[in-house]
Amino acid sequence: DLSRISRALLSVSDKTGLVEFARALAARGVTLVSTGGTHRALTEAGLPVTEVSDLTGFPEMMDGRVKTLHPGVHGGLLAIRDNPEHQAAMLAHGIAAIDLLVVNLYPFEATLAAGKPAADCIENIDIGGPAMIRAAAKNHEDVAVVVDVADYATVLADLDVHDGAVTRATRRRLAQKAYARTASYDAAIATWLAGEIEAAPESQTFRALGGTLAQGLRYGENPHMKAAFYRTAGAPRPGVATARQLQGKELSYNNLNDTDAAYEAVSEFDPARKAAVVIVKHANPCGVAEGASLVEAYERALRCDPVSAFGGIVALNRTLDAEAARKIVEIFTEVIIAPDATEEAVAIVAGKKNLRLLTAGGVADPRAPGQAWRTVAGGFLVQDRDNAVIDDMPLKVVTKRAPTEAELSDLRFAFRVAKHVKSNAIVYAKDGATVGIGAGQMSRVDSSRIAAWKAAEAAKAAGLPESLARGAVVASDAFFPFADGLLAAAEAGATAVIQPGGSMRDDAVIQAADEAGLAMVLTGHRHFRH
Ligand code: 93A
Repeated sequence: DLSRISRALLSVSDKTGLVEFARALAARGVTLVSTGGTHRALTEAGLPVTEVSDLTGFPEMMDGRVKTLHPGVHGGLLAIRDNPEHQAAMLAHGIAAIDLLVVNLYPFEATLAAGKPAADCIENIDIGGPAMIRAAAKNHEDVAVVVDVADYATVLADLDVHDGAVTRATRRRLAQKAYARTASYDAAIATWLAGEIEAAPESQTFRALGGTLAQGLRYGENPHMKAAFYRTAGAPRPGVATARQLQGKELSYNNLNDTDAAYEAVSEFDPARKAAVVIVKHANPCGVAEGASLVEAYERALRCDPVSAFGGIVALNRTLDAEAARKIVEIFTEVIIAPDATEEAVAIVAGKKNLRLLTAGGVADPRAPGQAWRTVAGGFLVQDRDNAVIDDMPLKVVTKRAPTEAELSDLRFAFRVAKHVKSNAIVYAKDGATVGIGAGQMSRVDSSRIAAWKAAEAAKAAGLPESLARGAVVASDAFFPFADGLLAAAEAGATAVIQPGGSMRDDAVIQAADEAGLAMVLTGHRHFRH
C-alpha cells in the first residue's frame, strides 16, 4: 500500500511554499527535477535540482509552450512499476521513474478575472501541466500527484509516518483532486470561449464543472445535509458570489440563496433613477419599493409584509447610508447587501454583531446574458437567464379603458417584481411599492387570493381601514387561464392589470376586465420562475 518517493518533478506557477516543501523533500533523500522558473527558484535557495531538459534532451522552447511534453517525462509518470514490459521500455529508453509530481497550472482563471486581453488568456492556457497531472493521476497506484499548495503538508506527513512513502489512500485522494482540478481548469477555458463566441445553452453543458470552491458551508438547506458554495469562472456579475462580507456571522446556504434572490431582484431597479429596496424571505420578495431615498424605499417595502420581513434579507440598489442602516437594524435582519456602504453605515451595522453586511461593488445588469442551471435526478437543466426587462417590451392595451400614467408606472413596477416571485406570482403595487404578494401557489387564483389577503393584512398592521389592494394595480407572471384570478383582483380593489396574455381564453378574460372597469395591458413576455 505504500509507494516510496525517490524522485519528484516540480513545476509550479504559484511558488508559494515551494522552497520549504522542496527543502523538506531533499532532506528526506528525494531527488528533485524541475522546469525553468521553478528550477531557478530552487537553485537560488541553494537546493540541488536537475533541469527537466536533462530528462528530455530538449531545451524548453517556443516561449515555454513545449517543456515537459516528452516521453522522458511522461514515461516516468506513466510506467507501471511492477510491469516487466514497462520496466524494459524504461531501461531501453533511459527513462527514470517519477514518484511524485508537484504542479500548479498557469493562472488562466486569474488572468481572465484580471480582465486581461484574449491573447494573454490564451497564453495562460497550460498544456504540459494538465498532461502531466492527468498522467500521474492515472498512475496513482505508483505516483503521488500534488496540485494544491495545501497538500504539501499532507505529503510530508505521510513521508514522515511511513518512512519516506505515501499511502495508497493519500494517492487516491490526491488523484481525485487532480482530475477535479484539470476538469475545472478546462471548464473555465471552455466557459470563457463560450462567452467569446456567444454559444447557446445546448452547446455548453460543460459549464456545470466550471466551479472553484468559494466557501465550505456548515450545512445545506437542512442541518443533516453537507454543502459548499462554488464560484463559476468567467466575467463575474456583481452579486452574492463576488460580494465582500464586511461583518457578521458566516453566511449559511439559505442565506446565500436568499441573498442572491434579493440582489438579482433589486438589480432590476436602475440606481440612477430611484432608490430601491427588496426584502426577501425564503427566496421570495415579501416587500419591494422605490423611494426618493433608501430609507424611504425600505420603510415602504417593509410596510408590505412586516411579519415576513422579520429575519429577512435586505437588498439595496444604492450605497447603504447611515439613515437607511439605522432604520434597517431596528428589526432582526439576517443579511444586508448593497453595492457599497458608507463608513457611518458600516459603523451602525457593526452594532449588530450577527447581522451580515455584504458589498457587491455594483449592481448587476438585468439585461446581461448568461445561463441558469439546476439539477434534476440524474442530470441538469441549462437555460438562458431571464434577462427580459419590462422597459423593452411593447405593451398592448386590450381593454376599453387605457391605464392612466400613474397606473402604467405601477404596472411596470409590479411586473418587474413579479419576475422575481416564484410562480404562480401575483403582485399588487401602488406608488412604486408592493402592497400584496402571492407566491408559489399551484393555482393562479390561489396566488391572487393570497396576494389580496396579504394586502388586507398589511392594511390592518398599518392601522388603515381599507385593504392596500384598493386602488392598486396587479401583475401576473403568466396569463390568466380563466377570468377567476382576474376577478379576484378586481374584487380586492385593483384598478389595472398587467400580464403576458396568450391564453386560449384571452377574449373572456379581456371581457371580464372590461365589465369590471379594469384597464389591462399585455406584455407578450412570461416570467415563470419555479
Ligand atoms: O506551456 S506549457 O503548457 N508547456 C509545457 O510543456 C509545460 N510543462 C509545465 N506549460 C508547461 N508547464 C507549466 O509551467 C506548469 O504547469 C507550471 O504551471 C509552469 C511552471 O513553469 P516554470 O517552472 O518555468 O515557472
